[in-house]
Amino acid sequence: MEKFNPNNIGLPNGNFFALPCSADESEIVLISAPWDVTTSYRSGTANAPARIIKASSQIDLYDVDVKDAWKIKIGTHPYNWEIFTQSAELRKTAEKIIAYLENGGNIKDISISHELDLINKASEKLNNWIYKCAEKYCEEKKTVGIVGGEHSVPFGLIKFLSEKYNSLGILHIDAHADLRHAYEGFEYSHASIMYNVITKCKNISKLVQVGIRDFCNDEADLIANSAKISAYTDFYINERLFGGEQTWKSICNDIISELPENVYISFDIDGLSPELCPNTGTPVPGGLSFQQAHYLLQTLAKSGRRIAGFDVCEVAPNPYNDDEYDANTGARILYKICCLTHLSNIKN
Ligand SMILES: [Mn+2]
Repeated sequence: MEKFNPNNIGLPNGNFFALPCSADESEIVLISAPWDVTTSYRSGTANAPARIIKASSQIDLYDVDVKDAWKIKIGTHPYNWEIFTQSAELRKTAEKIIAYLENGGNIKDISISHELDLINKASEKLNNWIYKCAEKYCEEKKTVGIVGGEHSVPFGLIKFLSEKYNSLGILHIDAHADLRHAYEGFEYSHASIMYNVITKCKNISKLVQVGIRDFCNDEADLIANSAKISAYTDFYINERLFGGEQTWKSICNDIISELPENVYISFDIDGLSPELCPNTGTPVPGGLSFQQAHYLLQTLAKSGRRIAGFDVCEVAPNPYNDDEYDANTGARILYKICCLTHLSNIKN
């Protein structure tokens, strides 16, 4: 770190933000989860962690909220290529199942039960691996962030943190509610992450969803009937803004005021406007601007709450060329969350 000059061009070294910091000496450790098995529309997020690492070497490390942000010890957990390889194999199996269902097959049909079981067991194994990593790093007083991959990957980290804290809130930024039960038969589907969090994790006191604008009736009913869930849908946010009397500041204050002291950030990149993430798997028009997301995260950190952990998921680099735009947006959101996590750590 002594020899590191933040004003020089970042030299790719396999670490996020090209920082010269190992996972062991870090304050915040980023774990890549190159996993893209249950994606229902367009795949490609398994390539995201490597592409975000690449794109992140290009971003300037000055931060408006944290003095000398480049000094924050952000470490990179060694890349687990086994996950990437297994994801690629299982993706083929998942595609067969999805095609079968799209042709009128039933989830309960015996002909796909073996394949479904394979995927559900592999997802559980991934969750356990992430849980164990989280446990190790949290014992060392580090904060863990997961870089997906599809949105199913942070389950192990959220589960661990929900056992560590008596009360954990989730700030969930997404175009989707992710409250489906075992979507397409996949128990740990990207579309089920918040359903699993709400039903399987211990001390989740609040789930606050922001930017959601694409969800089914069952999900709307669950939101309406659960005191634990608050949804700031894209429609509701804009209804308040378009009236002209309300500011984004007042809406952010309302959002954050619902959360307890310890907050987990789950950031699906498709919560942002799709112009910022054109290749993401399930893009939906509308959504937050980059600056709105930035301001919301700032409001959280400045409220005095602790950012207990986080994930950035569903970034999908362009599969046809080296265009780094999606990964660039992902890297910038990731860096912002890391800086604000540091800010919340030094305040607490
Ligand atoms: Mn989503």
